[in-house]
Amino acid sequence: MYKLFGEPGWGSALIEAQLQWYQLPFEFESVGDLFRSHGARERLTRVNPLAQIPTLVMPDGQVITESAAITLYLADITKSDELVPAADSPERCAFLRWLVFLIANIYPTFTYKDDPSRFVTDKSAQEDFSKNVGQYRSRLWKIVEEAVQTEQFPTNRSFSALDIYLCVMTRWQPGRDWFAQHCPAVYNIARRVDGHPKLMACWQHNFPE
Ligand SMILES: N[C@@H](CCC(=O)N[C@@H](CS)C(=O)NCC(=O)O)C(=O)O
Repeated sequence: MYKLFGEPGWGSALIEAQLQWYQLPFEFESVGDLFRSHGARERLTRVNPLAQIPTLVMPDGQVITESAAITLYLADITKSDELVPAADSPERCAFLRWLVFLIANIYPTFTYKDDPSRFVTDKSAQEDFSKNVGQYRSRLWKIVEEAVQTEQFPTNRSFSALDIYLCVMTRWQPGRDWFAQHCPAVYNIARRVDGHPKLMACWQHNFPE
């Protein structure tokens, strides 16, 4: 049995969707709001020193963090290429490029913007920092949009874990309305994945209407 430390709607949804997809048995442990509850952060630190979710404990007790590492590892152990294109697949190269783009460029904008006081002490500087990180994030999403429109992003051709990332991350700031207006191709993928029959239970848990 896997144990997924998470919080509905947060980054654990990326992994919950994949565990459900592969039908791997797991227990979900809600950690609480890491930004509001000191206790939540302290409890998670015992398993993941960075106190981030997703944090996954494997059936043999090993801990794995970092959603991209988990994504690749789950594909390895299930020996499935349904969510991660196989090493010799023509889509592998673009898959890896954009998976790492999402987690190495876009995901950290949340780390910085969700609580800027961790990085900038002065209150008014925090506001400026937060605004600039938000603008930078918009620029990053527009790069993804361009890649989807020009078919460099592999998701137009076949379903993969990238579709799950787009579906979940477009729920976060600046939110779906912004995507509908500024990144319509990304938005359309997210809407399509919202209705994927294999993922309905996960979306209901994480994003109840
Ligand atoms: N690189 C990590 C990022 C995970 C992450 O930033 N998760 C957020 C929740 S969506 C978090 O735990 N934030 C708490 C914090 O920033 O302290 C991954 O891809 O799993």
